Amino acid sequence: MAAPSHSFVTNLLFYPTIDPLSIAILHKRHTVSRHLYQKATFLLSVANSRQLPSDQGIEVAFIGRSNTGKSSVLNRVTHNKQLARVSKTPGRTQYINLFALDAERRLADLPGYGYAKVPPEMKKKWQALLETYLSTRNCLKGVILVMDIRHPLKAFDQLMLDWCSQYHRPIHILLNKSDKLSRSAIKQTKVQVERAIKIYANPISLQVFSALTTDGTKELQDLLNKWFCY
Ligand SMILES: Nc1nc2c(ncn2[C@@H]2O[C@H](COP(=O)(O)OP(=O)(O)O)[C@@H](O)[C@H]2O)c(=O)[nH]1
Ligand SMILES: [Mg+2]
Repeated sequence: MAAPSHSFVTNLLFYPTIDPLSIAILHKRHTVSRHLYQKATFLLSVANSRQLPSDQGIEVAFIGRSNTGKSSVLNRVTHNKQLARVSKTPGRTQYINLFALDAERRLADLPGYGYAKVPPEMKKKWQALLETYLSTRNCLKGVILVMDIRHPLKAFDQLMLDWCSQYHRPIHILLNKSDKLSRSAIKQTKVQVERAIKIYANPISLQVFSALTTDGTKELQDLLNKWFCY
């Protein structure tokens, strides 16, 4: 049986025979990485790529169609309910929002859309900003692409996959809102998405997530630690 490795406490419950040194290391590791993301503070919002902070250190970007739960995921990762505004009104985010973790590491909240009522002119502007960011940002280590597990691989997601492949950006897909589906439906969707992403040449990984139940948080945090060299 796989351990639901969400926390230091569940690690201890699942590995009762673990030696004291390993317990200390587990505790330190959990505390250390939690601290990095908890330190996230809003840096700035940019409407065009010229306003971006200097291209140094490491950035990890989050992107997703509106209402897939991107803000909720960011809040979950940073253990901060206020960080990225969780909104029931879709399509409001038009800027790249940057959050500093420390002097060298940043999270970037990229604009997403997904509703027909967004005017085409605005879509064009967003796409230009996004494509410039994805194609030119040297410090961008990877992209977390958030999808609603009930509606994966929409046109916007395909566009992001195409661009990231074109610009050799690693992608990690979060199939969010897993709490909305049965276990068998989750498995089925995962297989379907895994099959669809095989055509891309850039590194792509995939996981199931729920910002509501915290399912998948440890897996995501491990990936972020790797990308941030933390
Ligand atoms: N059931 C469920 N609802 C979620 C989850 N993540 C986000 N939501 C809800 O989905 C809606 C949109 O979330 P938000 O984070 O604002 O999405 P964003 O537009 O992609 O930033 C809100 O009502 C959230 O409470 C999840 O994992 N499970
Ligand atoms: Mg949002």
